[in-house]
Amino acid sequence: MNIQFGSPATYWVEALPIGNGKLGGMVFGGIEKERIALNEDTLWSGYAQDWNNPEAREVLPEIRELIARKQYVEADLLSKKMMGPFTQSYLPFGDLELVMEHGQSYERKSYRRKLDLSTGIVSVSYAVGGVRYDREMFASHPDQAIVIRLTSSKEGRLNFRTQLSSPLRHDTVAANDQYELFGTAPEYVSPNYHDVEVPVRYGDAASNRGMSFHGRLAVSHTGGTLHTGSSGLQIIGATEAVIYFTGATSYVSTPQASDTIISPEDKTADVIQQITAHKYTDLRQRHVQDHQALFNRVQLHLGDSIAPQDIPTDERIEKYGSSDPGLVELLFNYGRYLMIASSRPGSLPANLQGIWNQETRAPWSSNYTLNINAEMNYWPAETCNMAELHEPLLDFIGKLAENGRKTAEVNYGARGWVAHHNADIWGQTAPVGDYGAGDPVWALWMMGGVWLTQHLWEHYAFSENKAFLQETGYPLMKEAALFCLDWLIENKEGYLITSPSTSPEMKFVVNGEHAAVSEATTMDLSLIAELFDNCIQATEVLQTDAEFAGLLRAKKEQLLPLQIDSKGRLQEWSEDFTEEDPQHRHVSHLVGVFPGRLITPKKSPDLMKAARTSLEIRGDGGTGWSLGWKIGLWARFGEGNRAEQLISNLLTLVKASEPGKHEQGGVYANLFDAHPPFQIDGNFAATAGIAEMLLQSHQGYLEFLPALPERWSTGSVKGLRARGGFEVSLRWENGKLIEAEIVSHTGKTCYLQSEPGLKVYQGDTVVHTTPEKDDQVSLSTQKGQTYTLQFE
Ligand code: FUC
Repeated sequence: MNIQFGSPATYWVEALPIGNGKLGGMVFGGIEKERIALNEDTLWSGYAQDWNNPEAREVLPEIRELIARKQYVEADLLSKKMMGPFTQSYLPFGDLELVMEHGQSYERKSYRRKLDLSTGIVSVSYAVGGVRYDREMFASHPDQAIVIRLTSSKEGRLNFRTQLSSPLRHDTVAANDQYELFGTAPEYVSPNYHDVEVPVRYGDAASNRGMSFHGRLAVSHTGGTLHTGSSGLQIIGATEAVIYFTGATSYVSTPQASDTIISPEDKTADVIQQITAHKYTDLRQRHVQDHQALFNRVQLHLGDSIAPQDIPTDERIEKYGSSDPGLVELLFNYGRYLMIASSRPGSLPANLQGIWNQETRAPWSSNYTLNINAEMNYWPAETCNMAELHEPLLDFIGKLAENGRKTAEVNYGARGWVAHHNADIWGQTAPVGDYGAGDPVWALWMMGGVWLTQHLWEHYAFSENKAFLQETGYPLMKEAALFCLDWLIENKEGYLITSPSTSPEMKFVVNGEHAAVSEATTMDLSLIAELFDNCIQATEVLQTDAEFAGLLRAKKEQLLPLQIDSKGRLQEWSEDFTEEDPQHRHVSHLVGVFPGRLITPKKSPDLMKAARTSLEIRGDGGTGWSLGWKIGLWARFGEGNRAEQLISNLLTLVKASEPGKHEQGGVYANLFDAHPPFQIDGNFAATAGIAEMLLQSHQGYLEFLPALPERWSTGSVKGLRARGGFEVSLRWENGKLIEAEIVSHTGKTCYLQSEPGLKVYQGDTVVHTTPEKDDQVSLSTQKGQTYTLQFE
């Protein structure tokens, strides 16, 4: 289960990622010069500010009138007055540099660089002058540090220097056998797509409001000597050495009394003091155990790998693509690996690049983009049995809701909470766009909070954790629904609509001109309908708020119905507009099919068919994340071969040396998803999509192998999760399910589609046999028990 190469990385997207949710590293594996590009998840530009815009409320009635009069281009223009500032940017921490004093001339055949997904360890090894040099690197969650062990095969041949640097303002200090970096983050970083004279701005020393950050390096060694100087920590004549790095910032998620705030340098001192007291083997073991406790929950086997064992991963992608079942497994497992490495309880949610970013002006500020990307990052969290790694996003929703209450009130005079297209570490909830410089096609979208609340409901649905629903989930969902109730208006026919409304990020054509803003897009209506459904279900589970549920039921009935357009597609806007780009990467109007549950074959077969036609016409191309979304959609349409085609398209190698086309997605050599550029969402969507091809539970019952492609005719999967608190393992042969195992974590009744000849065992006892014509089986389960299903 390796991503591997026979040479060092030249580009950042050829380097190998390690991470513990908070600290990230990209390992290049250089011979003489190793570079580990570092990140810390709380290192962002800026500070908390007021981004709300009272002018939005003033222009809202006029915008609505323009839209009602179908003056869309004018409405677009006026809607720019609703915008606030851009979000801030996720920043690079710097580099850990390692200079090996053995020269550059290594024995070419001896070089190996690999990331083992099953241990979360990157290793580099090569030989110089008959001496073998080995490096092992990992980011430990239990010990909160990046650990690097260096060894030489011959005694005393390890000579190196190590130090830290940063592209941000910083000073370094070498003292007491440690090397420290004191840094300051900019007060403002402009998005890379927005041209301004000074895109990166630092505060004055006296009044600086940017974060401070601190990195600390220490080394322990067997044999040889350690020297500390301005060029770093130097080891001479050792046989083994261990380098420890940790970093911290001054960011605090909630206001704290100043005497309780721990400085970044005290935080790093504490970590380094503790970690250096342990033996390397113990640290390694603790890391592997912690990683495997999450990683080993799920196992996928789709057939034997057809690529040679030692082949470099980029070559494997290019030569074999999805025809190599082992590579598809690797892609699936990589999404789980990246989630474990970038999202842990207490960390921030994974941003557009997870936690890995080397640029001060990262693409799209590497922020939280709520009109698809941030949600997509968490699609595999529940289905792939990593529910606790969902927590950073769920916590972040709470933070957004706090700020979003004010935005709802100031910008729209509405109750509840709202978030728009972008968010950042400060919890920005207003529309972005630098007060009019942005384009409404992305900036003007009020459904960020509404979509996010789907994650709260799903977290409950998979776990049946009522306490979570009661204390956290439902209150946030209810307030998002309150916003919707105030945001919805009646049209002339008495239907409830949203206005202004956009379908991210697609324009329509009116009288030869392009416009973004109209009313009641299918995405808005779908997300609102689903939120209302989820709230209603939550009130039933919690036996509360019956009156509110009644109101939501009535309002849901009154929503403008979804429509089918003249081409038989699920209509994207409330009018049958011509779209700007029929192959546009966003498939916003299909959100009710996946990841939503609004449109299903059972509930709405006509809309399902229309949605399929929409996807057919959108085509099989797009950015990395767009391909990822389409895997999940084809899985929900029950078309395995088509879903597999999208996986195959995603497994197209994008070379860092040949910048790809913006709209032609694929993967880089290190299997990072390429928008291009790198954006991690496509990795997570691929993992979620593959899980969705094998198991679905969104219709209220388990569906085994709902979209199995012919290519995966024989295989098995262990440990997927289904709604209702079930853990499911499956084994199939020649395209036919042979055996399923269900572990009931809640003791709920488990509904399944029946199959002729199905027998269910609890231990050796048959607890269910399907009668001839039963199309749904309801299986009573006991908490903690395992049920084996055999299909004849
Ligand atoms: C949305 C997408 C872009 C990109 C950006 C981060 O705006 O339309 O393709 O993924 O987010």
